[in-house]
Amino acid sequence: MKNEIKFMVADITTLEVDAIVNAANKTLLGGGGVDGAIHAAAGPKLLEECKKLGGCETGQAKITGGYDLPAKYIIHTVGPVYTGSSRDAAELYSCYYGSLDLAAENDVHSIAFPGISTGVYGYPKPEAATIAVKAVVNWLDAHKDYGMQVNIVCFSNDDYKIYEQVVRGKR
Ligand code: AR6
Repeated sequence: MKNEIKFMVADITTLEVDAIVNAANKTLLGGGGVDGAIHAAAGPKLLEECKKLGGCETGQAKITGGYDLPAKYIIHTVGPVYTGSSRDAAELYSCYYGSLDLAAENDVHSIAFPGISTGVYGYPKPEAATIAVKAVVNWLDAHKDYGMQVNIVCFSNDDYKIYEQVVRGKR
């Protein structure tokens, strides 16, 4: 299998991949947005497992089962609440890079990411997309023979266009 990065518009909860990434909060006990959608689709056993994890720091990631989802695993990562400081970018980068590290430790070869921090947490989407692509490309470059299929999942066509501009070097 080759390393690959793909962009798509989809509901991340429907994807048949080894792991989907959740844009969680530090409690890991659920919330709104993509987190709420993932908990609703995975079912109540997910919350039971999450309760045992003891939360998660910003920029870090933890893994659980996927339960009723088509995905085998859920990687929960906590994006930064956008403040405009340089720390935001480092933390967001670490969400993507660290989630890929954790995925590889669990023999995951296909993974889907939402736009971490780009909803309630207020990260400007073009900046967030640039960081997401950079982190994924750097990880794939550093693990050339691993065979990771990365899906960047947009929830709207407008979000997809932002990634298109990033990839074409217009952002
Ligand atoms: N599939 C793919 N993307 C989605 C889906 C979905 N089903 N639903 C939403 N998005 P957000 P954050 C996109 O707010 O900014 C939660 O309450 C959405 O369009 O879910 O990291 C947590 O518990 C947006 O682009 O996450 C935290 O408290 C992106 O997912 C807080 O929100 C992320 O939006 C985290 O905020």
